[in-house]
Amino acid sequence: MKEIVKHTDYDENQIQVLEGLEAVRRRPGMYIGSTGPRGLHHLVVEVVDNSVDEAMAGECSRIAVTLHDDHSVSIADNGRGFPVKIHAKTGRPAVEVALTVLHAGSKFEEGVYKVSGGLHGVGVTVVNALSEWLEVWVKRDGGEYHQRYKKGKPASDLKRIGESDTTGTCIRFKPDPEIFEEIEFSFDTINQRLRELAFLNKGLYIELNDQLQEHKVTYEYSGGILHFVEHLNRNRDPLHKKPIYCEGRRDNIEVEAALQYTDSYTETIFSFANTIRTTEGGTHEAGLKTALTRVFNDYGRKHNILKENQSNLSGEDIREGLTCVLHVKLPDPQFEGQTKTKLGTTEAMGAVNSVLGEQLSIFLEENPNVAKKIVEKAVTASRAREAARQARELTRRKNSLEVTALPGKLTDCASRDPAESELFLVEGDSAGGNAKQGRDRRTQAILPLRGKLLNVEKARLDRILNHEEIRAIITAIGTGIGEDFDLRKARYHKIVIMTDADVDGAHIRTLLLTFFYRFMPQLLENGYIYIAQPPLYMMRKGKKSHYLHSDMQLEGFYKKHGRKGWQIQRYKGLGEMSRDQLWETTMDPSVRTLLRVAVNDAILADDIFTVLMGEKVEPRRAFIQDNAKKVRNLDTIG
Ligand code: 0RA
Repeated sequence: MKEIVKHTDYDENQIQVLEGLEAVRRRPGMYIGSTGPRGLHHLVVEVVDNSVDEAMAGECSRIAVTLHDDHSVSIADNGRGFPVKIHAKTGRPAVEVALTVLHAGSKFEEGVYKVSGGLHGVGVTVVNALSEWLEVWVKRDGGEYHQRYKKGKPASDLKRIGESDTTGTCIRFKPDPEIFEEIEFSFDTINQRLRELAFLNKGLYIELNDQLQEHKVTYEYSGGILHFVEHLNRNRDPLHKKPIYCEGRRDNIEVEAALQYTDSYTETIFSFANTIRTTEGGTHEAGLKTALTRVFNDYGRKHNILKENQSNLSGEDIREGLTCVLHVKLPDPQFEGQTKTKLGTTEAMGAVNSVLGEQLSIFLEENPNVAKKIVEKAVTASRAREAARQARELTRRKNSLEVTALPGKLTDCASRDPAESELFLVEGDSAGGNAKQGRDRRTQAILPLRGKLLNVEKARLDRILNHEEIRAIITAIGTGIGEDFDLRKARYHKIVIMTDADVDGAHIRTLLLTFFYRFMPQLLENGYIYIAQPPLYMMRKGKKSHYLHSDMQLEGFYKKHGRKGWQIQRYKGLGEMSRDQLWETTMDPSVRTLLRVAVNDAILADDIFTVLMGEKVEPRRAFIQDNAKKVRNLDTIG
């Protein structure tokens, strides 16, 4: 066991404990990111991660999470159990030290795979410090032990409360309402992470109980990430029945990947290091891409699918239609990047490259029909990409002075400062016309979109880039797309989607969001994309008028003002509003509400866009029926 605290003197220890707790409670954001919903859910993740560490060490096969009706949550596992022996240096039980001394908890063992890095790994001490109360039960060494804490401080001594011939840990806590803005846990948020963990830890049984809703879900995937890929592709059409599965170990790095090609044109790679999602990629993803490109080119040459006079297939061509989950496990992973979600450990590149290179080649030799299909698809992709390159040249804006390159339909704003400039993408010419007249000419640009937008989920890049409306959007925004994307060239820092509040409007909005998600995701990640909120109703009585944005607001309005004497007008489209009304209700920055679109969860977003825009009709119908009531939320989820 590593030395935990420097001082042997008990009083000094206690002082250190209190100072640690105070620091966490004074600046919780430093430890868990925020005191909003994200930070709140981080507490659960933190405790679950401890159990997952046990599972990764091969010592735990079950985890049960319960949302209790008193707003507390418990996480129980059948791992080895928190050590309870008296810790020599402090004279306190090890479990108490782990829960009260900052940075003590995670240092128990060296050289095993742990969930740590990024925001993770702050330890259960932080959870304890930010909880109104926390209780721990430990079963080990033949007994069951219990201890209770308040705001991070022991409220009882660790007591042996009974006998036990099994082992495990259960931690139950209630987040402190003095710290958190809200203390209600979201079933969906926790559910998503738990399912992901079940996929990433083959054979691990995880259950989530919701006492409030009397609802329970359980996960156990014997196929691990292979099932993950099947799950991601469940609404796509695969080119081969079973995902390709590779597994191996190099220099103490465990590599696991599952790949399946579909007939779609998108590339979906989800990578993880020690179960942490690496959104920004990193060395392991680089190793994957290198291996794919090499193996498929070699195969194509060897079997004469790629002719001598043809040039090599590019990585992008080879990844078209690929769905892949990559998971590496390594001791002490290094995380880099803006959001600390990029794996930096150099050795991971070689390890992935080597394991995948070897096993993919074997798979291709053993499955020539699948291999042929994939290489031929890549050859087609390569031809389409050549055509796209030419189309793209036309859409790329070389410098900001090149006004002539802007689309004819764009009514630009006068300002050349992107930070204050807004681009409104408006459904229909008539609403576009009103918006043009009603806008603030200095800062607001208008691009009317006519007719149906192309569904980018079903089309290849060259067709997308030849589509007039899409070309106009790309040129107006100025950043370029895909690999050419450059955020610094954005001509507007707000891009506002303004569509009618009806089914067609929702469709156009989803098409636009899908387009941004697939080709300009950085705009979403940086919060540049917004949705205008035009009113649904105008209420009028004599000279008084009020605008209302939802049926809920209408109900509230009737409760407050009564129904009598109010004339109600329901807007079916933006075109029914005058230019002044459009300005007053939807465009004027001093009164309008804009919905900022966030992609909180790329996996969920990928799912939603595939379901809504993909080839298969049945899942789409099911999704829309299931979510009929939630459709307004789609923008914030997706
Ligand atoms: C330190 C050492 C050992 C296990 C744990 C901590 C442990 C912590 C948590 C927290 C939740 N569940 C947990 N399960 C285990 C290993 C001690 C040994 O060698 O037996």
